[in-house]
Amino acid sequence: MKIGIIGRPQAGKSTLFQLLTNHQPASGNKAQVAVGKVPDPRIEVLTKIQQTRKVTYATIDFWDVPGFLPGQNAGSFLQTVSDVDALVVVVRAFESDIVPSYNGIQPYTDFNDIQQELLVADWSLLETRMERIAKQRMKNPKAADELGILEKCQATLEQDLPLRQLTLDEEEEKALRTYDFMTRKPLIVVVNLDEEQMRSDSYPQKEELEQELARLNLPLIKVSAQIETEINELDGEDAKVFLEELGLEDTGIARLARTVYQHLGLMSFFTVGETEVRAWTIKIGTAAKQAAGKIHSDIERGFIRAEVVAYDDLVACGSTQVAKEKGRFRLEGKEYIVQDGDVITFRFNV
Ligand SMILES: Nc1nc2c(ncn2[C@@H]2O[C@H](COP(=O)(O)OP(=O)(O)O)[C@@H](O)[C@H]2O)c(=O)[nH]1
Ligand SMILES: [Mg+2]
Repeated sequence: MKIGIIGRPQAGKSTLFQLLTNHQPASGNKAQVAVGKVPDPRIEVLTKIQQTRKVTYATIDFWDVPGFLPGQNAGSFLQTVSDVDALVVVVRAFESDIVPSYNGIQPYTDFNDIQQELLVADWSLLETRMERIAKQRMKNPKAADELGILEKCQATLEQDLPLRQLTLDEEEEKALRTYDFMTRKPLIVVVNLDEEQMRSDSYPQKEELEQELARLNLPLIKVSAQIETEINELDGEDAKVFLEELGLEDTGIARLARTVYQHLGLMSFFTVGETEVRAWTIKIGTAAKQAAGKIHSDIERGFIRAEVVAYDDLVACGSTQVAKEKGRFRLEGKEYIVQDGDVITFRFNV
């Protein structure tokens, strides 16, 4: 899975990128990609139970995209993110070291500029497609259907609404997937606060930003990239105290990863072997056989059954041995819909 981090220059994108990936951001104006692990405290618990040393977290590829300035570099910015699965828009609320390219601290306006740019990009993509299809209408029997879907898109964009807002049936959804519309991509907004704003829960344009995101049904996450960077250097206990003092349950990175998962309809299952505990990412609603394919296509092809224990059951038992003795493992067939936190052993033959 690929996620693009976008926003104005100096919003804190690279700082966030570094937090998410532990990767040094590139200087200059080049997009950069690195892998971030998805924090999941359940993995640590499983590792203790199983006494394994090797741990593999689920991962996400993050793109640190060069800053966007309205009316200046939309082309390169859009190209970089045309194939990501989701967008994280970082808007700046912290007030220190204001740079000349900022006309004041205005996170709502900054979000809106990007939103408008994405809408314009989709509008022009839509026009091109509609013209092309209108020409094919005589020859291509499917063109009329497609034109119908595009007209729905047009009506949505005309109301200044992102295409995400458009409810489509499965067929239409499929037809649209090939287009790479920008405003169809899931989007999450991160507002980057300083410590004082975090404590007081107030910052410029807060109300406008919250209202707009509520209207668009988009999640908003409050983060302080700088504090997070400091917390990142503390050990577990100190970090916890620091977070509590700020009234936060968890690091911004963990909250961001969770929101990404929720918003994209993703979940994790685990495999727990003698040498390795590992998290795997699948879409909610995935059947056991397809989930097996995440691990290896041979396991999917030769699928016999899945031996499943729920995470909570396994933890309550304290070990896989006890869970087995107590009959907590279930045998499930290929149609079984995998649940979040399932610990699975796949049986297969090749
Ligand atoms: N005070 C404060 N400064 C920050 C915060 N996040 C980033 N910065 C600083 O703002 C500047 C720009 O951050 P950077 O991540 O490079 O922004 P980018 O241009 O969006 O990639 C750097 O000097 C960061 O150290 C924050 O939460 N609070
Ligand atoms: Mg940067």
